[in-house]
Formats: sequence, structure tokens, C-alpha cells
Amino acid sequence: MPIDRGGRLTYLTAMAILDIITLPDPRLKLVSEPVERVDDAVRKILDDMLETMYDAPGIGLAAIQVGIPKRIVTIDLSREGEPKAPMFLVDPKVVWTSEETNTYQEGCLSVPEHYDDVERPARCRVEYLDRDGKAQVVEADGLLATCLQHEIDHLNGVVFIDHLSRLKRERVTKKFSKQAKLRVRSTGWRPSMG
Ligand code: GNR
Ligand code: NI
Repeated sequence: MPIDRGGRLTYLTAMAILDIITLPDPRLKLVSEPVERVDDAVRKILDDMLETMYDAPGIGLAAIQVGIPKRIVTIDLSREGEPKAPMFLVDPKVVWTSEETNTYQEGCLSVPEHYDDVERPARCRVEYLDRDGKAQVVEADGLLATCLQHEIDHLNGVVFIDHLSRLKRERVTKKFSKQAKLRVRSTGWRPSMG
């Protein structure tokens, strides 16, 4: 609940580690909604996403992965022992991609313990709003280019396995559907319980 301090809304609540949804959760197929105004509520989501991403750990996170269908992304490619380098992206949009492609072995926090090669444009330019609502542009190559495209895919309801062959994708989908059914049988979980 925000309180008003001299016109500035301030969240008193601490950051929170949120639950990450996994396949076959149908919310991963949603097209997320634009934000347009970066306010304290959006910054709270960004902070919670960053903490959730560090805890997982992962190098990127899209809001839909914590069940929030808004076009919000966090990324941090810094390695262990290096200073943290968080990126906060609101309404990110790919405005240019290179003809040249790159293949990376990708993983996804919503597809736990599954890794596969994905070919994507090697470089891209992305426009976005930062956590102050200021328009920014980033031109990326290497892992950052891949990660930006992976996260923006999530905002459009696309998961990296959607880039695999149908045979591979169906193998992964079946494995996760079976696991979900086994969870229901052993715990009595029902979709309404969340
Ligand atoms: O942590 C992650 N690692 C990763 C590795 C290669 C390509 C993309 C990624 S993103 C992933 C975290 C995640 O699921 N983001 O949506
Ligand atoms: Ni992902």
C-alpha cells in the first residue's frame, strides 16, 4: 500500500521474492500489456523482479514469469564476484536486428533444467523506458542481444522452446505436462489453488 510523502508515493514494504511460473502454465502464452507510465508501482515490480531473478538465479526475467502480464523486464549479465549491473526495461521494443545470426544454448527459469540451442539475430537495437521513465536505446551483441530477444519474446507470449523444431518442442511440452499431472496426483493440487 503506497503512502503519500509530500506528493511522492513511497512503498514501505520490503522487496519480495516472487514465485516463478513454469510450463505448462497458460499465462506464459499471454501477450503482456504496455506500461506507458513508469510510477512507483512499476518500480516496485522492477525491484521485486530483480530480487527474484538474483535469487533464482537467472540473467533475465520478464514480468509474466512472476504472473504479471505487463511489458517489464530485468536483466543482469554480471558474473559472480563482479559488481552487479542491473538493467531495468519498461516497454522494450526491438527496432533493428542484424542479418547475421548467433546460436546460444538457452535456458529459461520457466522451463527448468532444459537447455537447447536457439539461433537468433547476432545483434539488435532495443528502445525502452528506464526506471525513471526516460527513453533509452541499447545496441547489443553477444549474450545481451540473445537475452534481450529472449525476454521480449516472453512479453509476446513466446518461450524459447517455440524456436525449436516441432518434435523437440513437443517432447519438452509433454515432459512438463506429465510432471504437472504427477504433482496434482501426489499433492491434490488443483488449478484454482494457484
Ligand atoms: O537465466 C537465464 N539464462 C539464459 C541463458 C541463455 C539465454 C537466455 C537466458 S534468460 C534465462 C532467464 C529467463 O528465463 N529469462 O526469461
Ligand atoms: Ni525465459
